[in-house]
Parts: sequence; structure tokens; C-alpha cells
Amino acid sequence: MSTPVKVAVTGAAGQIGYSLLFRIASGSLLGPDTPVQLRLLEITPALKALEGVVMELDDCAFPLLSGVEIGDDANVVFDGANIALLVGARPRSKGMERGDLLEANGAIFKPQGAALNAHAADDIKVLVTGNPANTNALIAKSNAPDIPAERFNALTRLDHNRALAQLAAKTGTTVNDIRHLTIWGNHSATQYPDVFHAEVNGQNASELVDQAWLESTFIPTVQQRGAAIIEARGASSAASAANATVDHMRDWVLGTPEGDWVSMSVPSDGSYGIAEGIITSFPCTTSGGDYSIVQGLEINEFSQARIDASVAELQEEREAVRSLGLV
Ligand code: NAX
Repeated sequence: MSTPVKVAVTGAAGQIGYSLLFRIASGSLLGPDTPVQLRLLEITPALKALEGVVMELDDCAFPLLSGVEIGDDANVVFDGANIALLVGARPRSKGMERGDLLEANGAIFKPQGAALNAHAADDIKVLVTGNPANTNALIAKSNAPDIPAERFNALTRLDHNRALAQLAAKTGTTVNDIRHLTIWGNHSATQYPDVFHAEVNGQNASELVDQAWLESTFIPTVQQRGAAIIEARGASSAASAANATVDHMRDWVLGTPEGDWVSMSVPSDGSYGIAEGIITSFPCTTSGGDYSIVQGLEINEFSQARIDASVAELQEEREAVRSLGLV
């Protein structure tokens, strides 16, 4: 067997961590031939709970799990990491202003970016799941000047998967029948799930559904799905978020299927006229560990207005973290 890949996970004792770690250790992330070492970061008060999770990992006797290191110091935990899944973040508490939320998360993602810069392996790939994911990724990226910017991604794959499920249900098909769906923009209620290039069994999706369904059902359902799950479950989505985190990183490392693309929040290179540098969702293909933004899609007026709105929100978030000295 090959040398274990070092996978760092933050917020490892949290809800998402409780699903994510077992998926990684079982081989869902890197396949059945790649051993992994887990390197788990938590805040000091959560280390005891994390020890319990590690006991359960031990008790699974996963053949691919070569070891587990835990700690509360990012400089130690990120040492030699090839993959970093940044899940731990500061949630918005009641009455918290957006500026306070960004500042509180800056206090997490700024030092974590610096620790990755100083200690991670040269091939490090970073995926931010913790919200506000896109701007947290921007903060981490900005504080890791020696790591190529394109190695910092944020998670919009859960939104992509949610949109696939909604479109499949509406068209009486399965997610396997759908290609070329895209989430554009921010992982927030402004995100834009775009079916205008999507195909359902080879037929353009926008010809199979009417505009009224798109506008009043599909788009708001995908945008508000996180809130609907909190309402129903009494807790935010965790297993599906862990699954999407695995999907995103697995595809980034191992490649997207031939003839399809996925949605990934990546630093904008100016494609589709989107402000350079913000981390926003695009249609992407991946191969050999690198991704490319799908080029040349025609964007209609309806889509453009929605992409612009979500990108504007990300630009505002960037301005806010700039004024706080976080990027
Ligand atoms: P939990 O509150 O269950 O777990 C978060 C964990 O992070 C806690 O154990 C906490 O101790 C830890 N943590 C806090 N600060 C830390 C730090 N500086 N270093 C290391 N660990 C730290 O939240 P959970 O439900 O697991 O969600 C985690 C994050 O994912 C949240 O920010 C959440 O909003 C976000 N989500 C993102 C999604 C996405 O699609 N991008 C969807 C699901 C989820 O809402």
C-alpha cells in the first residue's frame, strides 16, 4: 500500500465531523487503495468529546486508517497535511450582526490560513465547509501567501446535490440522468442554481420544466434547503454536508466523470466577468488533481441577474473583511 495521505479536519467533534470522519476512514474520500492518516483539530473544551470519537474510529477497525492525531494547535495538526477540510467555524448567534460574524470567523480562518502556509505539505488542497464558507476560504487563502490561491475552495457541492435531487424529483428521473447543472455564487440564500445548461436524459432541462416552477419552487427550495432542514430536524444538515464535502474533495483529487461537471467554489479568474479573487461557485471539471472552470457557456438575462446579485454579496463580504484587516 502507498504512503498514507494526511487529511486534516477541523471542527472534528462537531455534527458534520461525526459523519465525515467515518466516511474518510472507510475509503469514500480517496478510494479503496489509499490509506489515510486523520489529523483532527478542535478547540480545547471539545478535545474530550473528540477523544470519544477517536475511540469509535478505533472500534471500526478501518483497514485504511493508518493513524489519528488530535489537538488544539493548528500549527501541529496541519503539519504535513495533504488535504485540509475546514469544517469548524463560529455560527451566527442570536442578534449577531454580519460584521461580528465575519470578525469571529476571521479569528479562526486567519490563523488557520497562516498555519497551513507554514506547515502543510506542498501539495495541500483546502476545502472550507464552515460558514460563511466562501469568505472564510478567502480569509484563509489571503493568509497563506505561499500556497497557490487555486488550492483554496469552498463548498457549494451540497447545493449542487440538493438541486440535482429537486430536478430529478420534478422530472420523474434519477440524479444519474442529469448532467451539467450549476450552482453559481455564494453558499447563501443568494446562490443561483442554473438549469439552463442542464440536461435530463440528453434533453435540455429548461424545456422540461416551466419558468414558474423554476422561479417560485426550484430556486427558492434549493436556496432555503438548509433552513428547511433546521426547521424539520431541529439541527442543521450534517450527514448531507459531510457527504458533499467528501464528493467535492474526492472529485478534485480523483477527477470528475467524463461528460459532466460539478459546482465548486473557487477563486475567480475573471471568467464570466466575475470579479477576480473572490471565491465563488462555478461549473468545474477536474483531472489529475487540478480543476478548470467550464468556459463559453451562454448566460441568459435571467441567469445573469441572479449571478450578479450573488457575486455582489460576495464582493460586499470581501469589502467587510478587508476593512477588518482579515484579507
Ligand atoms: P457544530 O457546531 O456541530 O461543530 C462545529 C465544531 O467546530 C465544534 O465542535 C466546535 O468546537 C469546532 N470549532 C469551533 N471553532 C474551532 C476552531 N477554531 N478550530 C477547530 N474547531 C473549531 O457544527 P456543524 O453542524 O458540524 O457545522 C460546521 C460548519 O459547517 C458550520 O459553520 C455550518 O454552518 C457549516 N455548514 C456548511 C454547509 C455548506 O454547505 N457549506 C452546510 C452545512 C453546515 O451548515
